[in-house]
Amino acid sequence: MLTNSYDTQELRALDAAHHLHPFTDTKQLNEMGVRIITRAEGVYIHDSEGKSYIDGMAGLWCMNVGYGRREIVDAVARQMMELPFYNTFFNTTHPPAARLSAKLAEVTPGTLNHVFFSSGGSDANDTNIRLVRHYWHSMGKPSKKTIIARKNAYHGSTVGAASLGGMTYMHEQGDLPIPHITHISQPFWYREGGDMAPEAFGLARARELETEILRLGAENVAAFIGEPVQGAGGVIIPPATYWPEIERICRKYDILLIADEVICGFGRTGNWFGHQTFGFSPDIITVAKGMSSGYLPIGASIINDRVAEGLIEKGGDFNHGYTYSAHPAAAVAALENLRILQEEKIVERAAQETGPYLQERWKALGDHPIVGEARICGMMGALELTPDKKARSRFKAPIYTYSLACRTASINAGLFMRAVNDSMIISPPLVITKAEIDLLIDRATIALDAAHKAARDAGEMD
Ligand code: PXG
Repeated sequence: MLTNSYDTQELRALDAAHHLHPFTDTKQLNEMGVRIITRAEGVYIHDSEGKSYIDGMAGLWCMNVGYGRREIVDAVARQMMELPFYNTFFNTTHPPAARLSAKLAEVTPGTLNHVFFSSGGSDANDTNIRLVRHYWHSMGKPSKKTIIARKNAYHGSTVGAASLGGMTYMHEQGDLPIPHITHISQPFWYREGGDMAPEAFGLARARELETEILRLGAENVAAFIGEPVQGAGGVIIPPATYWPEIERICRKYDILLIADEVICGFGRTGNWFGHQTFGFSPDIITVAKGMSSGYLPIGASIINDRVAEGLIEKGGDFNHGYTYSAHPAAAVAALENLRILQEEKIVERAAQETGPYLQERWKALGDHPIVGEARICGMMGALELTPDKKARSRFKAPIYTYSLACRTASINAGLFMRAVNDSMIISPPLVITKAEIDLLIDRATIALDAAHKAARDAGEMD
């Protein structure tokens, strides 16, 4: 039986004594007291004190089909009775692994037809590092090893994935990046574009890739990796000129192009995949999150025919794999999630009906006095907070001062919205309705008003 009467104090004490949280100052958290989420349905999450919130972040960018999908739970339960686990290493497969790889080949565009499974995005990106190096080695070009990534990118937290990422505060912990990974600048027009037009800025940032390839020597470069829209970095939507130019440069120098679709994949940007929204064709994509809507952990590297052919024909053993690669229960959760996405036309409805409505209402928040830019792509949006819209300037107070005030007010108003530097971000479940979007916008407005008041009281702005 489900119960929602939990002893908050007891759970808090257990958590404080024993649970180390990701990306968290545990001492600070323990002083504050952790929030305990106990159940959820649709787009709503509920805490142990009986408060409910719109989940503006879809869990952690993953709950695309919404909470409480009985079909997924039933499919997983059936699978767990039939075959809860078997590996895919020693000349074996199982029905969910075979079916899910075929389904992924079907829903991905072009020749992205070959799937290597992981348990999430970080380990899939680690697979990518080893896979592209092994590919070039097999093709007789062992010096093609370096992977070019971007500053302020997020590709995960394992040693390899965090090295691909461009978060300096992650690199500082544990001597990262590992060798043969370099970073170029991000296409973040609002904070870094200065007086340039966004289109020209997008081209300039893409051309940094060419400069970097020439600096390293194309014969030493294996791949470029980027998120179609940077998520954790703050929903950074590149100018339309950016990705086609990146693709042109990769082709010119025979560099593999990896799109990290962990957030953008499965409908987030208005198409099934982010690279479709931005008009380019990667050789490899990383997927996780929305692939199972977070019901169970699963991810994958999906590679195109060209790379697969080299790998399969020339590569021999690929000495790589995870115990839980294609875990049967997780694979069934993903299959059922993909069936729901397809049959309920969730991606198409979010693209054509609810997405445009969210976009219109989100962009209107750009008129709020403290918002310098309201940007949104599909169903992932950001608001840049600024004391001066024209100058796009920063607050005098340290970064996060007003965004955290905004986040606190948002949670108090019943909306989970994230703060990244001095921006606020959302990425709601794709099944959010227009009425729920209205509520989300009302609550976000209350939060912005609170941040504005705090900035005014501090004498930062009018
Ligand atoms: N690539 C991208 C683009 C991601 O967003 C990963 C890889 C790693 O996936 P796993 O499943 O290993 O976590 C991610 C994960 C945030 C935040 O603060 C974002 C992620 C994870 C945790 C926090 O927005 N994205």
